[in-house]
This record gives sequence, structure tokens and C-alpha cells, in this order.
Amino acid sequence: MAAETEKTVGIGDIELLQTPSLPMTADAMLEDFTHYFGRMLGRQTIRTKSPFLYQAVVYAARDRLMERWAQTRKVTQVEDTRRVAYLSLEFLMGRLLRNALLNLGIVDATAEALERLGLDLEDVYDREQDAGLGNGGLGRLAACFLDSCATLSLPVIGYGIRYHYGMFHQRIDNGYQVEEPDSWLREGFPWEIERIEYARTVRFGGRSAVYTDANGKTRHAWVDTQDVLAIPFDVPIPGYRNDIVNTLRLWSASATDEFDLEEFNAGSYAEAVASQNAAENITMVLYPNATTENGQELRLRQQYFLASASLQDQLRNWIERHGENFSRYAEKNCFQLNDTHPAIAVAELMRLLIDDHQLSWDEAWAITRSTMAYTNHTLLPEALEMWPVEMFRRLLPRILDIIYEINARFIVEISQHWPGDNDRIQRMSLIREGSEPMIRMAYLAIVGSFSVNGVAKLHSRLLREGLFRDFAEMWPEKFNNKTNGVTQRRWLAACNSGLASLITERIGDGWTTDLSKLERLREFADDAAFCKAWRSVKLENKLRLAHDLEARTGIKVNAGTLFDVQVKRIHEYKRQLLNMLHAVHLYELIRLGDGDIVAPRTIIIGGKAAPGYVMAKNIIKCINNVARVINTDPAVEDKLQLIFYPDYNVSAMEIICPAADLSAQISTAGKEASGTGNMKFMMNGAVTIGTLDGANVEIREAVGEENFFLFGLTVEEIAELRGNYNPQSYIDDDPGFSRVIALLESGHFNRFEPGVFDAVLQAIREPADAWMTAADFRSFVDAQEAAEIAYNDVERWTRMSILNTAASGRFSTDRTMRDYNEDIWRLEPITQSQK
Ligand code: 26V
Repeated sequence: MAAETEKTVGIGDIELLQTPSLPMTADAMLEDFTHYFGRMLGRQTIRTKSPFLYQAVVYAARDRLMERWAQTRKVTQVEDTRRVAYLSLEFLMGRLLRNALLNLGIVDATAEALERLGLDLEDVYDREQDAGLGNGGLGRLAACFLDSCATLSLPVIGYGIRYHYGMFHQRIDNGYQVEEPDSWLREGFPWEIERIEYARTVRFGGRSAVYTDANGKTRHAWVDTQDVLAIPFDVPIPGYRNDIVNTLRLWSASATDEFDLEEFNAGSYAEAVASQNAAENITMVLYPNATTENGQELRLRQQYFLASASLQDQLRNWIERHGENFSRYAEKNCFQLNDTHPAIAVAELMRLLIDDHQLSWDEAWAITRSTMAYTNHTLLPEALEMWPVEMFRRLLPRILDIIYEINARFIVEISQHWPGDNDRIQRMSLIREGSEPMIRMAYLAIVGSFSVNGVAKLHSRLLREGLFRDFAEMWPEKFNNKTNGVTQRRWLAACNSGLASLITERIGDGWTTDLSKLERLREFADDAAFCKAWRSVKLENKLRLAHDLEARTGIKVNAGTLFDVQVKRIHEYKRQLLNMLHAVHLYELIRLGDGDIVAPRTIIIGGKAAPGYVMAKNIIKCINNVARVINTDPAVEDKLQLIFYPDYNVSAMEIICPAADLSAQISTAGKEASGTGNMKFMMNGAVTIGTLDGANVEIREAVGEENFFLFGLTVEEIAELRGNYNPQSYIDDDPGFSRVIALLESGHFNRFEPGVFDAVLQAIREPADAWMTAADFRSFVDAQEAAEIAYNDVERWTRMSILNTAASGRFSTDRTMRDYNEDIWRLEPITQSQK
């Protein structure tokens, strides 16, 4: 394996794929499909279920991408445009085929080609495994960003890890979550191109040494290291019908030749192969975020591996074009850190510039501080990463030196700003002192960046006023907000073709690249024919989801009921428990016959719990137990169903969000940084029932308070209550609530499983319950009742639904990316002039 890079083909050399030339017709797609299926994959018989059909279609589409990819790359190299590298430990891409065809504009041509063979393109789509290289919102956001950047012609490259196993699959066994490995690469991943020529070496272990160079200067070296090879695999990211194809570069770890050889020569063949395993372990599996799984050495290795390989790749590319002259480096490059996970890039860039490229500390620091930008995605203190200093010393000794030096200089800065304020120094230091000193990665990211942003207005304010207050006082100009979004190409055009066509019929298709155009739907909110068509699309989507639910759970669902949906990772702060309490409350009302259920309802809850997060797993078990009783009790038949949607993922959301009537966004105020599922639901015409948290605040602002079901305490009220919160009083003072708790305690939902509800009931009753579930119970129930009444008024609900879609324009990642670009990145769009 060659770690050395050969010089890439330069300008003036012979280059292939100068201009896109492959026809985008059904004839051409059929010809290419036949070629790949028969001659490359070596298959003759077309069977509907064959994975090779899917692969052959991908290859045919990929050829069209390849031409545009080569061209995009060439233009950015030749024009030496400023560029952004988006560093993220997660890219939750989901399936790629539908979007690639949509963006290339060859959906119809491909469908027709397959039809001629008696095949249905939808079945082919279904053969694709989700690329589940992420946990939840943060990873999916990165994927939406890539789609929007390519569509806006922005030169942005994504850097991530090619995990061998992505997000685990969730099976539900007797109500319990069981994790199963996601071997998504088993049948191959036909989108990727291995680029062994760009492999880089990443170092671990060893020690930091000082030496004097030829000019008598003191220099540092990192020696006696154990090296791992980082091999890039590129995935094409097509823009929407603009001939731009950007890159997602995913690194895979492999043992270096040298490492193998040493042991091999010592006669230990088996050890040599085993060491290969140790190296490859680095990119073996995606970490599911859970408190208890924090502090794993492997996770730090992953973070450093990504940061080092990606920065080396960027520097290699720079040096190819500019030699060792870094004077304009900061002008031409920017690194966006997706949360603190890649924050170690701050120290690694310093190391590379100083040790490998001989820059002075000040030169390197000036470059680092004007190229790094940091996005924070959570206010939960337990989710802020810290690494033991000792682990750093063992794994990354030279990086530790650099972090200490950054900290020493930073403390001088603090002292100049606030002379004598030792408390502040302690609070702000990159090192948290104590029996086990820790490195605060978020602080490293802030100190090393020129921009720090939150992901919704409220979240950014809380960062400035709370979590990062000291830093915001020191550098107010660094702090800014960039409200999240989602890409309407995937989350409306591709996943809801019925609604997309209806919208396009009325207002044209401009919304696919300018979502603010959806505003024009407002004028149809009272148009009877349009409203009727709107409802029939929703019903179709609900039937599709009902079908999917039955296939997954065996439960038959009535598509005529109100679909009340909460899908997201299972976490206490997201309060799936509150949702469950409401389900029990409705069940109780119906059973007792007191209280009118005016609108029959299907409550759908889906999401995965981190394998190490015991309480989250408890919550899943409880929801499933309650569901089983409700769904088999003839007393509530036709009025209420509760379904736990198993193995929720990106592809599931593509079926779920078009079918939702009501979107439950019910986190404790101040805990959900933004939410992005909320935006997908809104775009597809669901009405939100939610707290004043994250982007809900902006959603409500956009759609108007009369089209949003608000409930719950505000951030300020939550803060005020803390310390004298008495959950029992909410239960005692509210007969409905008391009955719910009593029923849960009675064993009604766990006849033969004593104790399974104890932990969650205890949590609700706990005065220290940080999520204050009990405090919001009554206002949630009231808001649900209001929603039910509104839903029952068909005209009113249709209008609300249309107005929600109409007001969702702000929540496109196209807008988000424009915001990043105007304030942080300052990129010029890739020009078409070189073509
Ligand atoms: C991380 C961890 C790690 C250990 C303890 C438990 C825990 C809980 C949550 C997290 C979240 C990490 C960051 C994250 O995924 N944030 C999500 O980012 C989305 C995109 O900005 C945003 O919409 C979600 O509100 C936010 O939770």
C-alpha cells in the first residue's frame, strides 16, 4: 500500500471527463444498466429482489455524477477558491439513490428504463441500506448541510469516518430494546470511490521529544509512535440540477505497512495480523451517545484520527498548489467543527504547522484562530466532552504539550482582561483541575476559533448567557446564531411526492431551491378544491404509514384517526414519558366514559435508546407495555392506539413525516438545542404541539400562535422552580393526573412483570427531576385537548396544516447555509466559467 501521494494530474496534463457527455435519457439509462448488471456484476437473470438491480442502477447514475464531480473538482482547484471543510464524527446520510436521481433530474428516465424491464423503481430504492453513520439530529443536520451546499454551489467538503458498523438496528423483544449490529457495508456501498492515493498516516502513543534543527532552532518531534493509515473513501454529493458534485470524504483505518512488517520480520505473523485489527478497530463502530459510554479511549482515538487525517489532507492539497507558503492559508480555508467531537483539530493544526511545516507558534496560532469555527449542539452539561489529561498523555503526548501551551497563553489573556480574577481563570481554564484533571474540549474549541454558534435563537442566547458566559464576555464578537434547517429536496420533494406535485401545480417548482416561495400557499388556504386535494394527499400518506406499521408490528392502524407522532432519540429531556402519561390519561378517560374523545387518535412513538442509557431503555419498555394493553383493550378500540415504531431511522422518517397530523416537540424548555424533526413535520403540513424550546420558538413565530399548540413552562419558569420543585403536589392537586399515576402503579400495564415501572415513576416523582415532567402534565393535556378539537374541525385543521407548510420556508438548510456563508465562511459560489 502506498502512503506516499503521487503528484496529481496538473493543469495542462491530459484530463478525462472534461464535460458531461452521457445522455440523461431512458434509453441511455437502460443501456448502462444492462452493461453494469450483465457485464460488470455478471448477472443475467433479473429478479425483483436481487441487490444487484440496485447496484447496477447506482452505477449508471454514478457515471453521470462522476463527470460532474471531476469538473467540480477541477474548477475549485484551478480557481483556488476559498473553501470550507466540515468536520463531523457523524453524517447520517440515509439512502442516496432517490436523492441522486432527483438532483440529477433523471427520476423519470430511470423509472422508464426499469419499467421496460418490468421493474419498479420504488422496489429498487427499497433495496438500499441506510448509511446510518450518525446518532440523530447532529448527524442528519450534517447530511442536510451537504445537500444544500452542493445546491448553492458552495465549495464545501465533508470529512467524516467510514464506520464499519453504523447506528445499531433496534429490535423490540417483549417490549425491550435489543440492539443488533448494522453491517451496512455487507453488500457493498456502490457510491464510494476508494482513493488510496490520498492515504495519510496518523500517529498515536510514543513520546514528545525536543531537538535542535540545522538552524539552531529548538523543535519538537513526536517519536516512537504507533501509526495507523487513514484511507479516504469519497462519496459524491450532487447539487440540485446545477451540475455541481461536492465530496464527502470518509476515512477508514488500516494498519501501516511498516507496522506490519516489523512484527512480521520478528517472526510473529499472527501478531502482525492482530495489530492490523487493533488499527482497524478505530473505525469499526459508531459511538451511540450515552453518558456511561463517555470516556472511552477508542472514542478519543476516533476524534483524533478524523481531525489529523482531514487536516493533513487539506494541507497536502494546499502544498500541491502553493508549496510551503502559508501566508494566504487563512484567507483561503475554513474548518467548521460539528460540535466538540472534532475540537482536537485546533491542537492538531497547530502541531502540523509547527512541527511538520516549521511555522512559528504565533504564525500557526494566527492561522488556527482565523480558520477554525465551532458549532455547539447541546446545552446539557453532561454532554460536554472532557478527556482525562492522563489519557492524552498516553495517547497523544505531543498534542497534550500543545494544549498546555495554548492554555498557558490563554490564561495570560484572561489575566489581562480581568486582572486578579482567579475564579474566572479556574472557570475558564482548558484544564479542569481535580483528582483526575480533565481537558475541556468545548473550551479548546472556543479559544481556538473565530466563530462560535448555537443552532437556534434561544439556544444561542442560552449559550451566551449561561454555559459560555465567561467566554461571551471576553469575546462577544465571536458568538452568533445559525438556526438549523432541513433540506426540502429530501424532506418534501423526495419523500412526499404527492404533496410536492400538488404544491408545484399551484405555485410552480421554484420552492425546490427557494423554500420561501411556499408563502404563496397561504392564498390557497381557503380554496376548497385545494384543501380537499391537500387532505387526500395526507390520507394517502397515512395509508402508506399504516401499511408500513402493520408490516413492522403486525398492528392494524386506522388511517382515519389523528396521527400524533413523536420520533427522535429516546432521552429523558425529550420527555417521551410525558407523551406516555398523556396516552394513559386518554385511555383512562375513555375507559371511565367521562370526557369526550372527539377525535380518535393514533399515538406513534419511535426512537432508539443508547445501549448504555438505562433510563431510556426503561422508557421504551414502559411505552411498549402501555401500548400492548391499550391496543388489546376492546373498551378503547377505534378511539385510541399507541404504537412504538421499531428501528426508527432516516428512511423511516421519510414515510412518517408526510403522514403526521400532529408533531410532538415536548422537551423541557432550555434542553433541546434546536430540533430538526420539528421542521420536517412542519414542512409536510403537521401542526406542532410543543414547548418554548429550541427552534419551536421560531416555528411558532413563523406560523403564528394560532397555528401552534403551545404548552409548558418557559426556560425562566423552569429555572425559578428548580430547588423547590415538588412533583407530588402536581399529582395530588390534579385528579386526572392522580388517576394516571394510580393506574400505572396498580400493575395494570405490568401484570406479570412487577417493578418494570418503578424507575420511571420514581423519576417523575423525584424533586430533583431535572426534566420536570409532572410540572407540565396538565398544560400538555390541555393543549392536546385543544388540538383534538381543532382536528375535529376539518376545515380549520386543513387550513392550519397548509399554513404550517407555507410558513416553513425559513427552515430550509439553504437558508441556514446562506447564513453560515454570509457570517462565517464567506465563500464564493463555484463558477461555471471553466466549463
Ligand atoms: C449527547 C449526549 C452525550 C452523553 C450524555 C447524553 C447526551 C445527550 C445528548 C447529546 C447530544 C449531542 C449533540 C446533539 O446531537 N445535539 C443535537 O443537535 C441537533 C442539530 O443541531 C439539534 O437539532 C438537537 O436539538 C440537538 O440535541
